[in-house]
Amino acid sequence: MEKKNRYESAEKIYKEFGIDTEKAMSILAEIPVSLHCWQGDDVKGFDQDGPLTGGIQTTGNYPGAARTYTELMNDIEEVISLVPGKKKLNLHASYAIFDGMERVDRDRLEKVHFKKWVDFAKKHGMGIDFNPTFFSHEKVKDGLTLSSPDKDIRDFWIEHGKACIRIAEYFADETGIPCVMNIWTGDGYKDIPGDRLGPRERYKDSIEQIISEPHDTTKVKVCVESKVFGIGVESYTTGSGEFTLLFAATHEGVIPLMDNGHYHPTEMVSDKISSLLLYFDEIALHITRPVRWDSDHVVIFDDETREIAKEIVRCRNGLGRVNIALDFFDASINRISAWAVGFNSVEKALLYALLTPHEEIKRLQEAGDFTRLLMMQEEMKTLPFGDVWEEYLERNGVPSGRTWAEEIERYEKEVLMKRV
Ligand code: RNT
Ligand code: ZN
Repeated sequence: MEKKNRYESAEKIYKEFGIDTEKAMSILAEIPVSLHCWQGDDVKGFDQDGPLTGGIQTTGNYPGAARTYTELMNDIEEVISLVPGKKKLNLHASYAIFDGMERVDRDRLEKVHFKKWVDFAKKHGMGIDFNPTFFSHEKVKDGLTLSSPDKDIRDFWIEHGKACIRIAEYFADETGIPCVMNIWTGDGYKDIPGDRLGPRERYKDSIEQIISEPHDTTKVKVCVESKVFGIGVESYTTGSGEFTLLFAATHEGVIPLMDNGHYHPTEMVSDKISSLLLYFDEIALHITRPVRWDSDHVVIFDDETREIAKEIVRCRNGLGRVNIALDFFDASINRISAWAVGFNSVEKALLYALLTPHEEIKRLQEAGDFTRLLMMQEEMKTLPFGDVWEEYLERNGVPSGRTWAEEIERYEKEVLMKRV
């Protein structure tokens, strides 16, 4: 069957379930998904040469990682040319650009160090999200930053956080799009601590000092991201789930951020979204794929990603209240493909969620008709979703995933493999 005919036939089939494929595609095109810059260079950044610390790890040694901002920007442009939908650019402070300027430490970062990123984002009509970088730095002392017992260390990182708030506001002013600024640290202990409260008291105080930096909360959306454990930080994490959730709940203008790699493997972020949306105007997500631990594998179109997307779509006005970002880093495969597959998996999951008859399945649940509820949810899985997806790609002027391989191989051969 011709491609167009396949879409028209799919449109009819979905209509039988009361689903408007046209509406789904037009809503999807407006949902921003934040594309993380750190997939391109294995979370190295440009401001230091040390190892990746903070309890996170990139594994693999596939050639072609970006080494400079120009290479990273080129790679991001290549990804953008392959994937549909509205994007934001997600930066870390460690990606500051010092070109022709004096290098400064992270507590001294200024807007000017991100001007080139602003130009890049504007060129592509993207907003920018931001992250202070509390890892891979000599001032991480005994694995601690904002919760360190050493006041000088805390102060350095507090100044870093404040500098990032100013830069985040600059991003919002320049792009006209609010900046989600996420605070995550790997602070914690490898072994059983002798004091759990002290570091958390200090963490609370430090984040309070950071957010005391004057800022417009409609422009800078400060988030706090929790974690359960990291590599070498197995026994205690200062910014635990309870800590961050309660911090956000008790501090005006602070948003909780859930990364679905940061919970016990049987705990599902998809189940947490509704509770958070009951209490917060906005929440934020890092979508990743944990395999047995916070391994940050490339996001795929799997059950949990779809379930997260369904919750975003069906929770009262979830769209617009959930800030969606990607967070994974795989160095074992072509990094452009990792980015593109991960980004598209989230787009696919959102499209799948928009093509789900939420009213009907909710009605079945409320009527206690669990037999039909199960049958209906299973039935949806084999509707011609792929035909709508292909149509969406075409309308967005990006190639079908079926032809990606050649383009990615061309870019690999002509660009990535020359980086030696
Ligand atoms: C680490 C957190 C954090 C980082 C990025 C690079 O476990 O998920 O969000 O991955 O900030
Ligand atoms: Zn994360």
